[in-house]
Amino acid sequence: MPRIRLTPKTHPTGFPMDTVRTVSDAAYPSLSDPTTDPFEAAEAAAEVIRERTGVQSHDVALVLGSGWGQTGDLIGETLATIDNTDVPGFGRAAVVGHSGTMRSVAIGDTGKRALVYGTRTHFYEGKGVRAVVHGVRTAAAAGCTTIVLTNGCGGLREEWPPGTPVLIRDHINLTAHSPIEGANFVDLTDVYTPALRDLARTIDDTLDEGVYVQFRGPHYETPAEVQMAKVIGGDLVGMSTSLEAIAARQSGLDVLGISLVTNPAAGISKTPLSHQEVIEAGQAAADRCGRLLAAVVSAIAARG
Ligand code: 8IG
Repeated sequence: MPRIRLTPKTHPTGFPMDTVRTVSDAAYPSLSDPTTDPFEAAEAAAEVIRERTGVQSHDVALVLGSGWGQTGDLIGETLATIDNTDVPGFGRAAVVGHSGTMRSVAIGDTGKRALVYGTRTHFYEGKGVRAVVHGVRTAAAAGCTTIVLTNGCGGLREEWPPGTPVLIRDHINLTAHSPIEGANFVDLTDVYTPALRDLARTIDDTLDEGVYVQFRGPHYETPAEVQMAKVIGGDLVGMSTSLEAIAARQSGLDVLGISLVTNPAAGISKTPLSHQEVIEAGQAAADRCGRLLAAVVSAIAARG
C-alpha cells in the first residue's frame, strides 16, 4: 500500500512554515487557533503597548480608515510609534507589503493619550473576525474607554457629496458574522453612543447622521445591492466598522463612528465625477476631517 506523505509547507527561507515565527507571534498563540482566548491575546498586545510607550494606560482609541490617514496629525504630539508586527496578534511581518503602525499621541495638553491605529484588518482579508476586532479589544485592554471608528464609504444620499463626513447613528451588519463567541447576548440598542454624536455636533453643527451598511466586500456593490441597502434603511455603504463597533460594545467602550463619503455608491450618481472633483473633494475633506477629529478627541478627553 502506498503511504501518503504529508510534506509540510515551506517558507521562502526553506524552513517548514510552522517553525517560522516573527516577533508578533513568537511567544504568543495565534488568534486563528480556536483554543486561544482572544481577550488574553488582547492583554498580551496591551502589555507590549505599555512597554513600548512607557505609559500604563491610554484613554481614547482611534481607527483611521480610508481618507482619514493624515487626519490624526492635529490631535497632538506623537510620543511613540510602534510597528503593528511588533505587537502580538497584529499580523506577521509581511513577506510583501507594509504592516502599518500604531501611535501613542498626546491629546493636546490634557495629559491624556490617544492610541491611533493607522490601519485596520478588514473582514474580506479572510483572517477571521477575531483579527478584525483585535485592535478594538487591545484598545480596551490598554485602558481606553472610548473608541473613534472612521472609514471611507459610498454615500446613498444626493445631499452628501464626496468629502462629506457623516456621523454613524446605527448600522446594518450584512457580513452574517459576529465577533462575539458563545452565548453572550450583547445589547446593541445604542451601539454608537448618542452622547458622543451630540458632542461631535457641538463642534460642527452641520454634521448629519446616517445608517452604515457593512457589506463583506472586497468588491463594491451592484446598483441593485445599493438599492437594497436604501430600502432596508441604509445611508452609507462600506466594508468595515460594524464588526468593530459590536466588539467595542462587548468590551464596554463608548463608540463614535464617523464615515467620510468618498464616492456616491454604485448607481446613485447620474453624472460620473471628474478626476479633478475627486481630488478637490479629498483635499477639502482632509482639512475638515483633520480639524473635526482633533476637536472631537480633545472634547472626549475633557469629558473624562
Ligand atoms: I472608499 O462605494 C469606499 N468604500 N462597500 N462601497 C463599499 N465600500 C466602499 C465604497 C463603496 N467606497
